[in-house]
Amino acid sequence: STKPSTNQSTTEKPLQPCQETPPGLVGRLLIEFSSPMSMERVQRENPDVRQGGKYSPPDCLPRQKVAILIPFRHREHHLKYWLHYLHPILRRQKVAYGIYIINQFGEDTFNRAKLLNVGFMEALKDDEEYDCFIFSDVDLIPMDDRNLYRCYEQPRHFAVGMDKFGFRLPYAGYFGGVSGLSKSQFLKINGFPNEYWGWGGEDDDIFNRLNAIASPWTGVAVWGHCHGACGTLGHDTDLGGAWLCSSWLGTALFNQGQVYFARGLTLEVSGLGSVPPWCPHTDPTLLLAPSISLNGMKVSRPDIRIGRYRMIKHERDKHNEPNPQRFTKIQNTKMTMKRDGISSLQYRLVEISRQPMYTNITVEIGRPP
Ligand code: UD2
Ligand code: MN
Repeated sequence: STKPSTNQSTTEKPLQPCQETPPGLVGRLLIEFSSPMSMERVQRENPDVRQGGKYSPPDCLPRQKVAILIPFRHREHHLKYWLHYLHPILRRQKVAYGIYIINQFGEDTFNRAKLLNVGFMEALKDDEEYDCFIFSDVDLIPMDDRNLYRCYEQPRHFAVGMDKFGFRLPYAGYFGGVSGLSKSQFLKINGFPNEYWGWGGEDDDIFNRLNAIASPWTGVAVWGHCHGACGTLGHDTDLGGAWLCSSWLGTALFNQGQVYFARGLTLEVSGLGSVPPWCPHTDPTLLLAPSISLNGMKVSRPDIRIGRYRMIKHERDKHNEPNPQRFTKIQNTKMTMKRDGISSLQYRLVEISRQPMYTNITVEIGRPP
């Protein structure tokens, strides 16, 4: 070598893990869709994003690698706004991420959940280190950067308060809009259904899958009985003869001294001696012994004040008509999920193209039978 070594100190500090709560967040954001947006502007304002829409924080070691998957067809206008708002937010959230647009080829009926299954497979082919998958509509922008796009101990539902629903959950089991599962959570439920063609139902099917696996709390029940507005006690043959206590808020299963709470997301039980707050009419002897173990799945959500979203207003797209089968299909998730999912996924890759702000994956996924 002919180059003299410089005397500059090269004592590079090893990167520290990124902080649990990123320090540079700003909180509530102003989101609007009236000013015009261009891809050039998005690129100009996000010079640190690498080809294919990838980013990793330069100043700390990110705890997770997140693939963000967006089901897509003919929504270029929305995509510009999504990228414009999300890249800076994700950067502040100090996470390593890649953006994948899963573009349905052709004009057959749209299939959101199947596209997301394809996204899962293709993102892992692109980078096997992804351990977290976030599934987002292209028209949904978070209004608060404290809504952290990462995976959690339990499957995450991010879009809890949408403007179009008056910033509230439309129903307790709502799982639409934006959600996130770790790789192992996703595989536990055999991914998403492939058989929901057209609009609606697929998000409820995913929610049902999480519940079918779920026993968010298991413990020893000291009791009981359930009455009044909170439902009735009955015998549920489908669940192997367990006792079922159902209410509009949740379902508790009693089986040989064990209690399982399915639909756990609205239930909070704080242990021995407390009355479950979700059911004021429940016999107060419905108690859990302290041996509660967390081994199932329970949807986790951000605070309603933080999980606010704006949806870009739009008409229903062509070839995404409401699916008339959705109501009967979501009754059968427990049976269909074993055969219909990531294990049965078939598709034909048309093209992968790396754009500056995202990776585009165009795919042929067939059409309804
Ligand atoms: C609701 C849910 C959504 C999904 C859908 C039913 C909200 C905010 N979102 O969305 O998560 O459960 O109902 O399927 O409640 N798309 C295209 N091109 C198309 C059609 C759809 O790109 O031609 C994509 C796009 O990412 C869009 C998403 O699919 O945001 C959902 O479709 P939508 O926006 O038409 O349905 P919406 O708003 O009722
Ligand atoms: Mn929408």
